[in-house]
Amino acid sequence: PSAIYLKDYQVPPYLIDKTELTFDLDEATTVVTSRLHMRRNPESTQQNAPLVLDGGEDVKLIGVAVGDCALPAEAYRVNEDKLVIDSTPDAFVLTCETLIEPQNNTSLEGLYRSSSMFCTQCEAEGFRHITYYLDRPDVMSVFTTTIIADETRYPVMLSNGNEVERGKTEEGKTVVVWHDPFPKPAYLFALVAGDLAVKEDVFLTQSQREVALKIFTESHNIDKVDYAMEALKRSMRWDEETYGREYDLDIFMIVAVDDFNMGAMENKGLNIFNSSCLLASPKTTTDDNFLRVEAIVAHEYFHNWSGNRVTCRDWFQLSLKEGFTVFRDQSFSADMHSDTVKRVEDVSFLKTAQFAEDAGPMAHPVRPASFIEISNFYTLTVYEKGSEIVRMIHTLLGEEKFRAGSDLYFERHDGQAVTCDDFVAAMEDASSIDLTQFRDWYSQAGTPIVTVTDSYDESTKTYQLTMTQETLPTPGQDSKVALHIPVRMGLLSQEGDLLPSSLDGTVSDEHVLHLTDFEQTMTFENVSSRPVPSLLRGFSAPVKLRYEYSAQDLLLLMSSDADGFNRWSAAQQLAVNELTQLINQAIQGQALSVDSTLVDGFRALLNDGSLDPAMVALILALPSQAYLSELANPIYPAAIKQARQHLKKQLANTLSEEFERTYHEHNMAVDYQATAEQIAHRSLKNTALSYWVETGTEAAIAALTKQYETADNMTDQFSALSIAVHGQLSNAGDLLASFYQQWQNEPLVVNKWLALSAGQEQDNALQHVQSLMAHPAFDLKNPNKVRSVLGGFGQNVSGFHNADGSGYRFLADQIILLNKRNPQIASRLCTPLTRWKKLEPTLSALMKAELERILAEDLSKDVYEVITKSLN
Ligand code: DPP
Ligand code: ZN
Repeated sequence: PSAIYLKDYQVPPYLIDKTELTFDLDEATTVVTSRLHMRRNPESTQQNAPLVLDGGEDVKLIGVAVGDCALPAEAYRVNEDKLVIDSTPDAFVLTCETLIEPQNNTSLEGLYRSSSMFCTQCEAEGFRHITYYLDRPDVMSVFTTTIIADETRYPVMLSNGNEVERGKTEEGKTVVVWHDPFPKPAYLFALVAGDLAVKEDVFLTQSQREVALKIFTESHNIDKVDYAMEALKRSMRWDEETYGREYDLDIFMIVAVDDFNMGAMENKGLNIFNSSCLLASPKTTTDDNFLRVEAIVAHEYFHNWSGNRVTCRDWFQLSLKEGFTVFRDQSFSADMHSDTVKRVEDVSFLKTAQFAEDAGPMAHPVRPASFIEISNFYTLTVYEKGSEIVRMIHTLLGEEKFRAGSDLYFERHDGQAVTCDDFVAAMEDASSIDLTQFRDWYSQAGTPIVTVTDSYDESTKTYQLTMTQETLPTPGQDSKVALHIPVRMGLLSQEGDLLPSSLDGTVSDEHVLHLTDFEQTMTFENVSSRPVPSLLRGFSAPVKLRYEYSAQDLLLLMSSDADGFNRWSAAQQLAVNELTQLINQAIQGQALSVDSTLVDGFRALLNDGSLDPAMVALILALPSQAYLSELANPIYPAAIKQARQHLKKQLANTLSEEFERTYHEHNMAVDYQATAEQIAHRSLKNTALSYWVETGTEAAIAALTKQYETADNMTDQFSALSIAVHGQLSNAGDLLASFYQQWQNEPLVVNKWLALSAGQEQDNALQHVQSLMAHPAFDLKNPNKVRSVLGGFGQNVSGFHNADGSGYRFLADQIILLNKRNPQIASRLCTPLTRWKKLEPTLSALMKAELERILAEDLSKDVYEVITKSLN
């Protein structure tokens, strides 16, 4: 397999104005007939180029015609996955008949079967597994889709746009025709056929048009779509109010399917969702999952403008739509719930997972310069760091100019396939703010390290901050430029009061500093006393901040900073400092001893009744094993686990009364709702419980058991279960068994059970995971189940990081097994193995050996790219 490069981009030599597709759906084979209204692209420099259409090895060509003439065999060639026609008129209709086998499609790209239905997934390059086409996002076409099927088995037949015709064939099959008036690339094509139930609603747009809303599921799930429907209506309203974007078709449909590689897909007018990202009910869905459903419904809906009306020129520009749309969905969730809580959750995820990616062998710029397989670039960097870039533009421009920029972007590029540069240019043109240097964020990989030192001069009342930036080399990028980094900050007095200061003549409590050089000094005037700086408020840039805060400084920021995000951030830093010491003690085999600062901070927090319980819960949650691993070099997984457990127990024993009281105070009998307020109380209650049971007292265990048995919602029931499992309580096994008994007929709940069971730390963890894969609840064809078991196992320190390497070998075996069946999933499973260079030497060598063993197999492009880059 070889790489393709952004620098080689050329406009398509042909265009397809209209695409007419006919699907004769059948379980054994489906016949696809396409009529493509094509012409040479006047903008192409390759006016004599042959017509080269993309296809797949799974597409069997039956016949091809140009105009009315069937092409003789010598007039075309099928080369591996391309159909090449050497000579064509300037404008013509190309007719292709192809045969595909959806029931044998295990990759879940193109047209495939999920339970009893037919469905599609075409992003990024799935359409070529349906028929030969110019499968690239800058070829936009108006689609008309005819579906022919047996109506008794497939009463619901859907595609993009509006249903325009319905009839019967001579053999009595049903024919339904859909027409989508908006030109779109093939990756936004969708088709669904099945025996589905529907929930209907109506949305009245700001210009008073009625839009029919329909959510389809298999009939046993239709009682779980009310929340998604309400979330959809909130999203539609929010996009009108916040971005002035109105929906454009008369109908908007969502379909839930069980077997899906991604979370969901924004196909024009017909979103297809992984059922785990759509279905929700209080009894079966946790608070986190409710919020996730809302965020993903919003995300896919927002793509209608940021992605569909304005799409990507090529796949190197993926972040154009994904980074911007993640920013939009994050802002939406923040508006629906709590701004600070949402920011803390998003940043914590970024710092844990995206920073790790950016420091590993797969590190790449937000706009990659090359790839072997585009599916490997649906990454945290493209999505989450891409969103941070848009957020920085928002910070640099301010609310109003940012809106002017987005208005200009949508107006200027409606109906076009464009680039990240076009997005930045619109922001620049609408605001007159120069973003020349800022653009380097798109092309430079790696996380900048910003180091800050300071000094205060009592006699002149001046305060100086010196900031440096450094980005370490990443694969293929040895030297790095200085980026434009916005640092939002303020100063606090030693008493915790706001300390206004003057910077370049502006007096304020808060400033945005522009770090644009490798080293820069900022001088603040009229600073009345020696300050404590609150830096990078709201995490104003995706960087690693280094400043030598004393423990006292951190306690002060934690209790007094005006910025809620930085209060959390200070507490995290305090906990990281404490844990780092403990981890070092554990590595050296010393006795672990906990310092009192964090304990004092937590005590104050638990005794302050005025705080948002959600924030208290976030602060009390110790930095995760994954985040501590990202910070460590090298990583000693067992030492990290031991340190966390030790600290948790110490905090629990010292503050047991506080945790017990907090548990009871927030344990309220209410009718379940997924509102920010209720979620906040449940999250603090369950966090308190997780500490309280660490004391091992009978009262705590009894409270947990009672909560498990009497909970009327999944959040409380599953929290109790997880605490029992992760706290290694003696009743954990019984509770797990009873949980499965109770929920065995609810696949999404069973998936949670699989993940938790696979993550259970125990001596024979590996055998246990192997037995889960043999369990009737497991299914290798279902990506959610694979992710649950193998994802859960990846968190299992004693199992996965077993000193004999058996955990790594097991994961490698599963990757080899899935490599051909479902390359996308197999490639995702490689992630934990890509970290081998950072592990302590013994584990590192064992992991590397497994990568080499995988490489010896006949690999899909997806797995090949990740493994070779990891071994480089
Ligand atoms: N459906 C995926 C997403 O929305 C890919 N576009 O991110
Ligand atoms: Zn997206």
